[in-house]
Amino acid sequence: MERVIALVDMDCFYVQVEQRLQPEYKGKPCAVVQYKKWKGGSIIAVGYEARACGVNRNMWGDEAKKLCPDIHFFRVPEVRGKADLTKFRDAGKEVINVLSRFSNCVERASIDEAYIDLTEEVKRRMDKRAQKELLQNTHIVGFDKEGRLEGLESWLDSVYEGDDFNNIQDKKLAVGALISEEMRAAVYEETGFRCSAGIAHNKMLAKLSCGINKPNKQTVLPYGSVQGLFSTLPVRKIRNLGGKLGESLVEELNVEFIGDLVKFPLTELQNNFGDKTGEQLMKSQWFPHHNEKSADIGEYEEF
Ligand code: TTP
Repeated sequence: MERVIALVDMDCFYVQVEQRLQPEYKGKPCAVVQYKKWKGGSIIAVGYEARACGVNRNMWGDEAKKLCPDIHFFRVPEVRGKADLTKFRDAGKEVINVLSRFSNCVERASIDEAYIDLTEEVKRRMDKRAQKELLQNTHIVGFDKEGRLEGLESWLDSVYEGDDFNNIQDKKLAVGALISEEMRAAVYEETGFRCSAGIAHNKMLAKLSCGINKPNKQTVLPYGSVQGLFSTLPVRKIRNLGGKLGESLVEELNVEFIGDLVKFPLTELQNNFGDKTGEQLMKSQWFPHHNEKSADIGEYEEF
């Protein structure tokens, strides 16, 4: 059975944690800096109001201040000269606790992200049609051109029109999207934090879709939209391909978009990159019908 995986990623997480502690800064341009006297400190998280002024994570505090004079900086606390991330880790745990009520298969992927295997919960709810009114923050990849709502409506209509393999897989994603809306609402209600989510049939696709619409939104990636997305997705956007391996794919194989990889047989990938990497590249993890096992997602992990 095809799984339904959601990746939940908190929006500008450290900023939200600080704003919850000091609510007078909510809605105002903020960033979190690791404070050094040098150039106003290095920015490690930027709130969306500050992003609207052009501030980003690669800037020094002083540069950000020039672009956004009203910006407020929170400083990461230090203990014996080292950053103390306790409050961020604890806040992340609060979120995991909420998410864990929706599935017994939750994998914490970083301080502010988790994969949730929704397959079982989806199975239980498949008899009810997912209503667009309950999918208020949901975007569907490949269906957004006329606007979010129009895309969602036309996707839902086509999904519930038939019962072939793709219809059934898409229905699972629709129900997964419904559960994700509920999860994100519960996270907000119980922690005060906003998050975004990606909903797809495997972890890689869920992660990819999560980044497409942010903040406080969720994105579904149906099988039928994967090819279109991959044909325009630069290789460096894929996890593990941001660095040297991605560069050599571009240089040696002239692969610009991840969809171009499909043209290469395993032997050619292995000749270029060695047996192991070639196989990893091939291992269908770029493609929906991949071989990730349910156990891959693991149980709830603490770190
Ligand atoms: P991210 O999830 O990468 O980013 P974000 O939550 O700040 O913003 P977005 O809405 O775009 O997801 O990182 C999560 C937190 O981890 C971030 O708030 C601060 C911290 N972090 C660092 O300390 N150093 C880094 O280089 C990065 C990328 C993040």
